[in-house]
Amino acid sequence: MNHKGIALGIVAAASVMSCIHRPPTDLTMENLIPKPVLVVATAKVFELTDESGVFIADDSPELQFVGEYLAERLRPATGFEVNVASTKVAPKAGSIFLSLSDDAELGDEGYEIDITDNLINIKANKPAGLFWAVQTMRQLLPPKVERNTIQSGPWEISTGTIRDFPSYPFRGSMLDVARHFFSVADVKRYVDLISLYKMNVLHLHLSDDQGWRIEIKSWPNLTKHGGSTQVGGGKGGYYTQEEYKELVKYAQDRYITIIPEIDMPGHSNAALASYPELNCDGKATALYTGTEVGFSSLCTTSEITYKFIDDVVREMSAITPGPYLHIGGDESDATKREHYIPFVARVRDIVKSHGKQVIGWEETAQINMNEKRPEDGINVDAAAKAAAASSIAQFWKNPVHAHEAVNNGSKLVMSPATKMYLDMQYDSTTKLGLHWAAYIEVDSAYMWSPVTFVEGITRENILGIEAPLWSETVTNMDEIEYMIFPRIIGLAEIGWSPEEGRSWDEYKIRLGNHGPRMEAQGIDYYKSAQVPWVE
Ligand code: TNX
Repeated sequence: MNHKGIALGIVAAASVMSCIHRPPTDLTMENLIPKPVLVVATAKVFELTDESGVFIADDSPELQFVGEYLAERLRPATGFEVNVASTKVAPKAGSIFLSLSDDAELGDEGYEIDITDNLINIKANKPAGLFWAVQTMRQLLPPKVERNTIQSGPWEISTGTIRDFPSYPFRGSMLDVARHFFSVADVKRYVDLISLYKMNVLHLHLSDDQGWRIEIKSWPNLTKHGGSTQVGGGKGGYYTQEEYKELVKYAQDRYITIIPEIDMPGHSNAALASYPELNCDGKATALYTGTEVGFSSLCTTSEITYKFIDDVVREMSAITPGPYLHIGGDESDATKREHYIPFVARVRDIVKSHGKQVIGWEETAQINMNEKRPEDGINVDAAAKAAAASSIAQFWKNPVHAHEAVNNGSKLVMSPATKMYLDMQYDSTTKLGLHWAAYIEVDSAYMWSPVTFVEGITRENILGIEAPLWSETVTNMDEIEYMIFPRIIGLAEIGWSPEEGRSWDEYKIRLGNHGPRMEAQGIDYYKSAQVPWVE
């Protein structure tokens, strides 16, 4: 072999070597989702080793939880001990250091990660910011870090700085546990899955025609009878208040607020079947296991109905530390409009009297009716307008309702069915799901803006976004994962990241790099042909 041949041989060997192990050196090339506000690279490498520890700046339970959460994510795949300890001084080289700072731009949920070749420094104003930083940290390590068994290293991270904070304070998903019931373990996994992408709200749709899923001690037949079945006639189920509290705590530890929804006056057959007195004719309905909507209504003209609602709202408020209670209010086609409007006004007052802020589906924004409230002669328009102003309306379909909400002075949560409904089929071949709103391929779920979606609605009117998963066709965790992933990843980015410069062509590359990450976590995702999945 001549010199040239030897030289080529060395180059070839080096490039084979580099395939086996090429350290990451450009932090800006990481495929982070949601995309951070700012990433600056300094072209060196930090290595996590069996000497590395997690240090927290104080002993508060919140910092301990976040520190331990981070360590727990690192231990199984690295096999390292990853001790968590508090320190008042600069921690030893090779460590990750979590501390609270005072940095106005970062707000309540933002964070900064500074990575040098011997230390990772994570700062935030609040523990929530540190928690979201930890979710970013996971994405800076190879996907195999997500596996439950020991993987080979090295565990390297490119150096530089990430500064990041959310666009919207409300970034959520809804899980319908009424049409099909899902276990406490399933809901915990759902919490873990949405927290990966920095969502901070889980809306639980707890009651509907097909099932009542939360124990109400003063009305026990709601769950005993009303929770006994589901779509298709399966056995249904419900959460005891203790189980619900456990879910709330689990979510809270992950900086996720649970919003419970009791849907009324429509979508209420499970309650109507459980208590005859909630029906205007005094007769209990039969349990329902089909998928029609719009046929049921609580008896809005009877006092017992408001006693019932007061009891339910009192019990729910007592076990819900979050600020919101969702009253449903959608598709009440079996309730006359002149009954619906005063009903919603009265329910708002009940919810407020128990210290909670009302969220309702967009229909609840309709308050314009020249009618006196029967019991006190107050003009519904004036009283209802005041109550509506402090309520939140969840847009899903009708721009007229979105404008009504804004005119009332309400903020909007955006859940446009044609973009965000995770029960919509990807295309006509998708085995699960519906398509009444649209087929929503992965690009379509990503290519839209909450700010321009409804003409005349502006950024200031919008509190945030929420991606609902209705469960008429979805029966287990694998199916949940298939419908929500990967669309929910792009929706989470719409909620968190700055909109400027957003492009599907750029995003789909990043998303493709999350395939191995989802696989490592056992997520059953839809492998859309639109995405260049990395093997
Ligand atoms: C409409 S969206 C509903 C739900 C259904 C869903 C199915 C909304 C507020 N109501 O009752 O489950 O469509 O996609």
